[in-house]
Amino acid sequence: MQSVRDVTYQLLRELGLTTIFGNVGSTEETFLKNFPKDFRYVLAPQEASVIAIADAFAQATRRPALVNLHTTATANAMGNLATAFQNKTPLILTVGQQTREMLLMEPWLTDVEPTMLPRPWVKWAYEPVRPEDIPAAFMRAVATALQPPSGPVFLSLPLGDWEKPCESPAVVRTVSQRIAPDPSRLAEFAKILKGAKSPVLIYGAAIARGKGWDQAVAFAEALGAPVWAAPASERAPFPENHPLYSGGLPFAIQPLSKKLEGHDVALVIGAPVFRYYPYVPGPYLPAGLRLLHISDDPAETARAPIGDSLLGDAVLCLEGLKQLLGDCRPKATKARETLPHRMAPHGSGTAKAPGDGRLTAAHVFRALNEIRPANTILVEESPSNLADLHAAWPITKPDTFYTFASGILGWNLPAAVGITLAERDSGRNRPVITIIGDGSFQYSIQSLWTAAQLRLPILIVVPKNDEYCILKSFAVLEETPGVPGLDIPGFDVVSIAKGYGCDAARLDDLEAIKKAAAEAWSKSKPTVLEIPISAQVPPLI
Ligand SMILES: Cc1ncc(C[n+]2csc(CCOP(=O)(O)OP(=O)(O)O)c2C)c(N)n1
Ligand SMILES: [Mg+2]
Repeated sequence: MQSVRDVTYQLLRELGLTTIFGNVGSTEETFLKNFPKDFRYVLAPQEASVIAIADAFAQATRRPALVNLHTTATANAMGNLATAFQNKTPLILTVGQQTREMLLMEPWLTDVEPTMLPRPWVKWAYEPVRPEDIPAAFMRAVATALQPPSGPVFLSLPLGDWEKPCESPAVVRTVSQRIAPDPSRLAEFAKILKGAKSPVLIYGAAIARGKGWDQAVAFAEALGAPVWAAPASERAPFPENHPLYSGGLPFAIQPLSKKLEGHDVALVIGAPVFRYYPYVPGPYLPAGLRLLHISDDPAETARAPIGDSLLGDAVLCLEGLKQLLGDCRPKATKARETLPHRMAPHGSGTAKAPGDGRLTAAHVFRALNEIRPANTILVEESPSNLADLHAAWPITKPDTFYTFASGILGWNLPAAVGITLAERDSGRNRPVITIIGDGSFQYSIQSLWTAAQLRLPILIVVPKNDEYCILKSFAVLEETPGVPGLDIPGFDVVSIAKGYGCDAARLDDLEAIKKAAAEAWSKSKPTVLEIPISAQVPPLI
């Protein structure tokens, strides 16, 4: 007779889920016992790192990823679980539970409310009522995670269940991952766009997730409309060197509305309406602008404060709209001549800031951009320098920019690990760089160990301003002087990185930075560069 463990591993094998990202505890050892040779276990020594490594691995492989955490210690990963949910990443999060024999007494490590713990950041949370239901629960979990909008799911698995008999083999099922739009509604949208005098397109991360760069370009060119990236887009939806590209929209109500002035129809595809951060009141849209919205997430279409929505897959809709446009002549857009171009002039001015004599972040980013191969993958969590980074580093190839959809720090360092592992597994081996603030660097620091153990050649650049700079910018905007806890002196980034097994150096000279960066990608370990930068406080918007 087969055991629940035998049947479950066979199912995972058939589903191609043979990598388990985890941090093990006593309640998981019965599941991991006699770990099969054809499976791989990727250990990260803290739960937050595990989730984000798996999230990015899933995104980079365009497959679900399997995670195994330790009962209620899942709480350590809540920030990155919330990010995975907002990233719409299909994650199968499993955790061990105390044995059923003792659960009633709540011994150590009991997950008292297992299906409540991960909420609201999972699509489904479940603890099977019978051990033999575990394989089918896995199958349901995978189906739920993959169907739109994709996202994390959670299974709590009592530790005594794995040796129990399981009579029947697991049933393997498949589900679809794209929702086609209502044809008549799509035709309506196409008609409105055709009739527009000056349409504008706002593209979101779902286009990148759906491998839709070519369709996004073809549609924008057919319509002849300028393209903005949705505010704080976690993936780049459009080539940033394309003549129709206008930049990233600001993440506040009034400034965003201002950028759309002069247009009569705006179409948002594959993003929320809109992802805001600071509250800068004003009209959602400029006068005379009609907003159309396409997303495959009913929660996203429901919560939009304005505009008319259509449920559907971003890329299917782009293809459908392009067809419906037929031979409509491209609008004579003024985008090419008049819209501000995001790319800053190259290398001009002094590299050192006037006050503290340190390099400016902008000069560091431009220097790095000079030496990087065109297909380099950039993973970003550098809050106060984001505008400088986007200006210095145009994304011109698909799947070469990743960040979080949530603003919850601690995702990007482990994410760079997951992406680099996926690059190596797939044989694509594109270089990976993460640029991460000295504050952000601290949240999932343990992922450095995983990167070093896996011998991943990640370049990790830490612009060190010794502060939570963006919060100082926020304090200016919100008029909240005197907030404590915004300075973070005394982190020795180099020693920390070396302690986890990485190469590391503190550099304050652009030529030395370029040389060290260029060498990093041919090593068999991660390289961390600590770069003291000027502590300027830029405006938040
Ligand atoms: C997990 C988490 N904790 C706290 C915050 C609040 N927060 C937002 S930005 C920030 C500081 C970021 O500092 P750093 O990475 O050094 O970037 P800088 O602003 O200096 O460029 C903090 C603490 C957050 N977003 N996420
Ligand atoms: Mg900082």
